[in-house]
Amino acid sequence: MKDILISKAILESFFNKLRDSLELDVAIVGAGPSGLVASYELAKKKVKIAIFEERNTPGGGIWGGGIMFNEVVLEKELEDFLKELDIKYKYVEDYIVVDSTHFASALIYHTTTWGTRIFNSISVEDIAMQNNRVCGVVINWGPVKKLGLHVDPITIKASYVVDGTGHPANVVSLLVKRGLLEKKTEFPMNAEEAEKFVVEKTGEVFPGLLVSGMAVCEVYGGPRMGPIFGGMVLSGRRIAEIITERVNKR
Ligand code: 48F
Repeated sequence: MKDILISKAILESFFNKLRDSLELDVAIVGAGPSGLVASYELAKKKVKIAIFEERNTPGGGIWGGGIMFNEVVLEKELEDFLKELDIKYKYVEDYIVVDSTHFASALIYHTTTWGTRIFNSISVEDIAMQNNRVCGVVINWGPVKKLGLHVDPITIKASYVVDGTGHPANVVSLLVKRGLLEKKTEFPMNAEEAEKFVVEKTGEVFPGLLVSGMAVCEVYGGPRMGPIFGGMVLSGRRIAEIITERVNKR
């Protein structure tokens, strides 16, 4: 029966992918723009990396553009990045504008082409820790979390974990609720300051745990910024720089 061969193809392929991802160099939580860019830059350097995204649609806040007008805005300094990824863009006065569906799908396409595995519909519900260092993520199906089912998770080992979960900083919050870390909260909107703030503060918040994108503002009390995405791209790149430096040192 052909249907059984189809089922077998899916099962074998998925379980091989998951089994091969049990030990990673980098686990990124959240497939928003900062996580996707970080993964793209790291995958190009042959770092073993996977993204865990609790929704079945990677892309995070990109798809919605601004108020569901599906366009995102970037600073002109990002033009070379867009060219590298063959992303189509136009200028409106001094800003670059990109169709958000095109932008999200291009980031997903390029990072997976370089070898990033994106596990969608998988939620990170906890972190693994050894010797006071974050050393992995604890995963479960996204719908298990949504439905509040009592199902035990499994663990993925990673040399570095990145909290790319956006405004709520969900991974950092797991340490905060245990009293292992303190965080502030995101400040009101100020796009100009927020972009600089995010890039400057992107980095390690706890041994083994780095923070990227809007989660940075939640952790350090930076302003929010709305549908401008240059800071997200630069934050993702910064994560890749920091991790590459460390991996090279080792
Ligand atoms: O929020 P999000 O797009 O992250 P980001 O990279 O980008 C922020 C911008 O989209 C925008 C902005 C800046 O211009 O203000 O908001 O900081 O994507 C975060 C992703 O993380 C997923 C969530 O579904 C989303 O796709 N996520 C959140 N918690 C978890 C998670 C979790 N516990 N496990 C897995 N995925």
